[in-house]
Amino acid sequence: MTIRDALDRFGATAAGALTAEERAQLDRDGFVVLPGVLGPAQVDALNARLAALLAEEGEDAGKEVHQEAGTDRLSDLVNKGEEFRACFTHARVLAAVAHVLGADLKLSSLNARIAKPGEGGQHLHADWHGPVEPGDWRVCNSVWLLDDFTPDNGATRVVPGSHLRRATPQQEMADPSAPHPNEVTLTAPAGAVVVFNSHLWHGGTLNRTDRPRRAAFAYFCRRGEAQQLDQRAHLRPETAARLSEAERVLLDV
Ligand SMILES: O=C(O)CCC(=O)C(=O)O
Repeated sequence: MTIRDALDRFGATAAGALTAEERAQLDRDGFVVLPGVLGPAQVDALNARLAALLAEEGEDAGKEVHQEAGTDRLSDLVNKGEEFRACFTHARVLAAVAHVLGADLKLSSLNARIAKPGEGGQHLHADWHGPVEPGDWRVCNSVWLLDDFTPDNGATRVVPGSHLRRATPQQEMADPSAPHPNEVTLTAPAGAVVVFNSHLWHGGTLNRTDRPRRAAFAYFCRRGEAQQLDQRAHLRPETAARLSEAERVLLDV
């Protein structure tokens, strides 16, 4: 099965999976907010599973990919619960990722990042080591909002259109941790997904509330790129047993 067949199977190539305005926003601004992708029960189930994993993994949580002070991170979620399947197979999300990368994509990693109260601020960055020519996109990310994202709770900030600048924030900003004059903070209710071109300048903001801000990140790359987490090397037999052929293609396992 080819990746195009797999995308067909997930409904990502269906007419109407994305509106013309959503596609135009991805091109122009570098991101699109898809409201209501998850219902409240799914959000609760994902949060319950993340809490159980954090309790189980303790100090080791996140270490397969990255640990970060001030946050709880979890990695390799493909192998850590059927609940997470939705995060890499959703028709509209895959349609948006395919709009950026073309029918040349695979999952790079599926992680969670939880910004603790009083923590979570990040430099503006792109998820790629250097500038690329517009159109030659290598990576695309999706943020799965597991709490309402508000102006105060550590929601992701983005600089609309910055994916087209042929430059990284480090190259253009004296201090990438500082506010950018054109940045916007992504606010939306839990259950929404924001798909963003990963060459877009973005970063977590400081969580100024007394509650954690929870989100999962399904990160995609072109098929020729190395995955952030080698899905084949990490694939557990029980996961392999439940994957469909289309899911295997998407994970490249
Ligand atoms: O959690 C967020 O809002 C952004 C996270 C991010 O961009 C990162 O960890 O690289």
